[in-house]
Amino acid sequence: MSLLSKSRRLRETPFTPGVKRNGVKAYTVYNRMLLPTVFESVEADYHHLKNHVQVWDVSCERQVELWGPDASKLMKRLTPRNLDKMQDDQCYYVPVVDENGGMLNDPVAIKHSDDRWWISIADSDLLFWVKGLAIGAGLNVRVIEPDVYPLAVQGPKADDLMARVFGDEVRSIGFFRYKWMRFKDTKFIVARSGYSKQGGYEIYVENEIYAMPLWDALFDAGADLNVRAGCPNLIERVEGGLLSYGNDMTMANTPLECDLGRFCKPAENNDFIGREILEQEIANGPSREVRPITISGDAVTPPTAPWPLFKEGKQVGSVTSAAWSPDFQENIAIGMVETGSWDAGTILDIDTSNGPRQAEVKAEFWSK
Ligand code: THG
Repeated sequence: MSLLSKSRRLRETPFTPGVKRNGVKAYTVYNRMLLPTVFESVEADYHHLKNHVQVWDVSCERQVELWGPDASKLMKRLTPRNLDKMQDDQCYYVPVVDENGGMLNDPVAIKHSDDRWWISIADSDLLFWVKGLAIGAGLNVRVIEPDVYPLAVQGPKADDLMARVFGDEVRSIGFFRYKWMRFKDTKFIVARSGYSKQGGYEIYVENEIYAMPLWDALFDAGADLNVRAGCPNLIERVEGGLLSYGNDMTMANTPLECDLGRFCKPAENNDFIGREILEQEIANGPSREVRPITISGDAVTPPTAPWPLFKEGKQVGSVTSAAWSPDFQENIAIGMVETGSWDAGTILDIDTSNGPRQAEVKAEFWSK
């Protein structure tokens, strides 16, 4: 057991007092900010998330704001996704790639209007890349990290809890759409999105003075719904195949390798960085791809470094996230597997931190 030394550069969030009061047991560091990882236990948090409703401090999903006449032009340079039909109330999951087609981040883009966007980033310093591109290309756009702190409300009772705090109108928000909803004397973007497959919302809390009042309002309104503080849950996200940047993929992986090919449209968006290389990869197919995998035997300890996968003694991939699933009663995992070894039903050998096991490539993640 070791402790993290705190300082100005390891940021708390405006919800940290609530997180502490609700008994947080462990944090990770994400975008140089605290992200809770455990409240009761990973397994107890998992069951609660799948049956009730949780409030998550995901302030570490920092926003990169593009504001100015060239905001959309810059946005289209960043991602192979076609943004042409995106409405002013939509959020898109967008791969962001470099000149080699490597994944720099896998954020959610929130479109305010043609001249204003937020990019809700995963754990990499995307702000620097975006500022550099804007300045290098002489674009008329301001790029900053605004005073915005996402709070997620996730779980099967999320609609009921949110309706009590924001009114029944939240129920009409479509998947990956948002509405501006009133809270006290302000308004927040409330989107139907979030890093779980249990349904729910994300509230983009603007101005930290509203953070704890909103936290308290949700807990006051949800006592009889068994509301608890929670956080992205390892087991639940592996069941759902939700990728974690820096764990399941890095700059060394292309979006096709990450099974995000459906978001790569070089024929429709001809202006993004990495276009030539992604066009080639679409023509030839990726040489490895993310796959759902099971691991034999009793519960494994989740990996802190990739576990190599072997076929006849030769490495053909690795597992990057794994956990015992109580609902599926087996070890479930996310891995990256080479072509030729990635067909469903393929049996591989794996070196886990609990010793050698057998791994099987599956057809689909456990909950979609
Ligand atoms: N919400 C917001 N910002 C974020 C995350 C989030 N930033 C960091 C991180 N999470 C970015 N990564 C992801 C990964 C998956 C999803 C969202 C962000 C996700 N995927 C859905 C899925 O795979 O089923 C939907 C994808 C789609 O079809 O559009 O939700 O969670 N604000």
